Amino acid sequence: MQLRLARSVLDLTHPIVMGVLNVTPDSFSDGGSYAVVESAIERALQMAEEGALMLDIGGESTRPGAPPVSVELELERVIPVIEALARRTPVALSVDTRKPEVMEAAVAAGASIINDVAALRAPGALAAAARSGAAVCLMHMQGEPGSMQADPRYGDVVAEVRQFLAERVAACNAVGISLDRLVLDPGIGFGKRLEHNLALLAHLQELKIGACPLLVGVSRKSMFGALLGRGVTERLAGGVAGATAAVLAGASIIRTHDVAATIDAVKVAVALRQAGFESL
Ligand code: 7PJ
Repeated sequence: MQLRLARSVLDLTHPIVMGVLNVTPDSFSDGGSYAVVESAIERALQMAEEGALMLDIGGESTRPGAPPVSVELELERVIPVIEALARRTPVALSVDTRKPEVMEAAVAAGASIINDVAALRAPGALAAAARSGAAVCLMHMQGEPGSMQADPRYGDVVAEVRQFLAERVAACNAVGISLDRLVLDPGIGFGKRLEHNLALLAHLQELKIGACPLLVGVSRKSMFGALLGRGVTERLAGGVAGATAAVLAGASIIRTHDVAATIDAVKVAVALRQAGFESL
């Protein structure tokens, strides 16, 4: 399996790990400052060293209750980091954004994948992504980040997520974004209860559309709070188990904060698949 990127082709014969790089403020400083850019670059290079073949750079938190971020601030946070990483590492750079202006500037700065939790539904996003030539990750989300976890409901979660992704694939194809540029993602934790997240992982294969690779992100998510009663800093083992299951279920890209441990999990899952492990 392959994914066409802005300037190259990414081989996905074997599943790969995408490291999460949040360029969002900490208690001391905001993105855009020299110290924040420097520490983000250092963290990114460390994840590349650990074996991440893709880095997902985001300047807007989509956690419930996170404040909205202006286009200017998001650009200030992510563009210097993308420019520096494009010079310093060969790994594929993804920009995690819902804003068309950020998509275009990020691809111009060296990003080759657009990761949009809104699946290009913002006005102008489809056209911006099409023009950029970048690959696109289309993720399912029910509702909006601020309120999505309040009372998520589905009749048949797998069928509804598949239907949504199929509609977004069609919208992409209509503006000239071909199937070989698309990645599909069930959006674990985005307007979903534990039972919905588990059903999507168990039935991941049913989300396959054409040959589009599947991306799954479970690391540190609240499903492990619900399932294991663990706080966000205690979810590494749960996330590694989830990543293993996702690869066995057919995921090609695992998005994670914990690159080194997740690479080991992916290797175990790949070896099991090669030994004939049968998914459900
Ligand atoms: C995801 C994401 C995910 C994609 C976040 C977190 C929340 N993008 N952005 N898939 N999650 N494509 O990392 O906990 O699951 S932000």
